[in-house]
Amino acid sequence: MKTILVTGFEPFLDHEDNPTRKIAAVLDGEVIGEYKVKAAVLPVTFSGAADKVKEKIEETNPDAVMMLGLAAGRNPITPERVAINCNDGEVDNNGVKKQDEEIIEGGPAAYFSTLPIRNLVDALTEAGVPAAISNTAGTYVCNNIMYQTLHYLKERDLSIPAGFIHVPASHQMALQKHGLASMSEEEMLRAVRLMIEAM
Ligand code: PCA
Repeated sequence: MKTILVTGFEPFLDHEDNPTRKIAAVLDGEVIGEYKVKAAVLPVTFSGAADKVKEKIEETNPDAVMMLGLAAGRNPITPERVAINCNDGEVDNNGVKKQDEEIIEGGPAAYFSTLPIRNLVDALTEAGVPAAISNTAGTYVCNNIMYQTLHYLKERDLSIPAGFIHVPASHQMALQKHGLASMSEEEMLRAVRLMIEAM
């Protein structure tokens, strides 16, 4: 049986929750399609998140890596196409703020996802879950871990599929913030299971 490392994040900024934390917790240990899930929840920090992914890769020796994060305000599930070599954005959970900084000094400008992003979107769309490829993962911690993970795998010649997928806010979060686009936690769980099956 293959192993897939699935990561979620803790809450950050003024978000009371992060649906990806629960998705990771629920899926940990599940067998989905060809994969057994090993899950981890990451801190939303420029300095610690990517190190934890690398640690988990070393610990679990996965055949695929699917990193998940919240994109509050987005409506569909969005597999990211690309991560860029840039840290810039709001403060992280350590109170650290980055601006116009390279993630890896002199590193490649960008890395493309090696997840089958078109297949993932098609599988979700066929199952009735709103989904679309996103062409920007932003420049905050999600982009950071996608970039660093793909860089780490490349440097080690590990050609396993890896990439990042943003999910919308949950309905619970939308109840606190009027007008926030949302999806139910059950639907997001179903979506992640469908994507793992489609891998
Ligand atoms: N979303 C943030 C960081 C943590 C998360 O869940 C992002 O999109 O960068």
